[in-house]
Amino acid sequence: MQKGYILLALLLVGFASANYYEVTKEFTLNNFDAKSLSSWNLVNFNGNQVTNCNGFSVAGGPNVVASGSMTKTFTTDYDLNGVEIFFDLYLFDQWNSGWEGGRDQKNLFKIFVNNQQVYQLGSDYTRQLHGASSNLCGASTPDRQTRVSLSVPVTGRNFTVQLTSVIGSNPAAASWGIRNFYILSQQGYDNSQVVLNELFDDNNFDVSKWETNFKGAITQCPAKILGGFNVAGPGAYATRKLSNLPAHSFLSISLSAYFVDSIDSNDSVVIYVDGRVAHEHSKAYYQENINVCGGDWHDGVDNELNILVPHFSSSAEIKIYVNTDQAAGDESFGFREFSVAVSTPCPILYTDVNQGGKQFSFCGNLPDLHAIGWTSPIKGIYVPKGIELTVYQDSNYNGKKYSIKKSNFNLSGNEYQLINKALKIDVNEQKLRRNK
Ligand SMILES: *[C@@H]1O[C@H](CO)[C@@H](O)[C@H](O)[C@H]1NC(C)=O
Ligand SMILES: *[C@@H]1O[C@H](CO)[C@@H](O)[C@H](O)[C@H]1NC(C)=O
Ligand SMILES: *[C@@H]1O[C@H](CO)[C@@H](O)[C@H](O)[C@H]1NC(C)=O
Ligand SMILES: [Ca+2]
Ligand SMILES: [Ca+2]
Ligand SMILES: [Ca+2]
Repeated sequence: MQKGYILLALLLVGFASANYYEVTKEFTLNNFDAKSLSSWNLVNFNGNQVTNCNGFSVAGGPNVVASGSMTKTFTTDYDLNGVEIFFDLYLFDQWNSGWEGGRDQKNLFKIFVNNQQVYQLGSDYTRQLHGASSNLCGASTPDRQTRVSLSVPVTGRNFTVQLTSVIGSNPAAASWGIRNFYILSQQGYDNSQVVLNELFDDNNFDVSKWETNFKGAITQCPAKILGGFNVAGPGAYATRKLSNLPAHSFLSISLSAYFVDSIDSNDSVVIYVDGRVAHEHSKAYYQENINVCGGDWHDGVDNELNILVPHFSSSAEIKIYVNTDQAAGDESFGFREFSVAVSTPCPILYTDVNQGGKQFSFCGNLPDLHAIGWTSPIKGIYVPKGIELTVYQDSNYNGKKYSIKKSNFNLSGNEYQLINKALKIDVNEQKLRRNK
């Protein structure tokens, strides 16, 4: 079905959907050097600050950082209500994470946003995921690549992100590093489409579409959860397949996670999408826990996980994997309130040629970009297949209209003038040429 989108020189309410504005995109090249870290405040980063790990660069890494941190304040020119942070996290070598619950806070990777802890993860290099991984670089012991995807509420026009770790002082023995670091923020109202919404209602808790190796067993905590006490222990998994998804560019997956009983900081749950790690999560000991189910241990209940995954295929396989090491009567995992939404593909505006510079994605009618603080000229535009943009020369749907059906990553001439004019960005061709 064809959808029409209109670029207008007016401020309209219909500023819709999946408007993921890219706040930052860093460490995405195969090879980068310490210059890429110059805008970060680094503590206890040694030597070159960047490691070449068998052909690809990571910020941090073996011999660079053990206990240490990288901190940066991001500023936007519009008001935020939340950000999506996602990146690849590498745990190199001897990640001996210990017991949690106030006893042993050693060997954890943590994320703080505006000085509030929002995440932590440990690992153990002798078992399950870490132990079974291959050696990527550093010492000859296994290294583990995982991924973090967080949705964090923030307000105002700036926020500070700190990635930090406490794993001792020897980065030759254990270290961490990151790649492909993105922060997106969503602007305007969200008209993404919910394609799946299940395990919400205890009277109709249908798990028949889930393939599990624990026979789809349901427990109470005290609400119903798929998995849980005496059911979902080490290596338990639950897989949900989706097909015939509408065209989309992101999947938003959310679920309510239940970490039952004495799960340690070296235990986690891993969410895979199409066989790749989309997010890994540990029991949040930095938040209050209470005993509500299973054994006498405190439980981390109703942890709402919201994950954003770039995704284009019309089918998806989502797998929830329990990475624990003690019996399910001692530590277990379950979940409920599972939902998946897709964001439809939207046109993307770029501030530089060849899909470079800042980018801004929108669906529906686009308002005056000045109103949201955008002043950079648009030099490229991506138009998804089957979508047609209509540009009006004057405001109020007046004047000549032009239709744009194809992407153009080097706007010039009439099209360049029109698009920028429609968005109230004052440009002329001479200016563009001079800026080159
Ligand atoms: C994980 O941490 C717990 C608590 O400290 C510890 O008893 C256990 O040995 C660790 N896992 C492994 C496989 O070493
Ligand atoms: C961040 O925003 C606050 C107001 O919300 C302002 O007072 C502060 O100066 C800003 N800091 C930076 C680094 O932009
Ligand atoms: C963009 O197009 C102009 C001609 O309109 C050309 O001079 C310029 O080299 C092109 N730039 C790139 C990066 O392709
Ligand atoms: Ca290694
Ligand atoms: Ca319990
Ligand atoms: Ca354990």
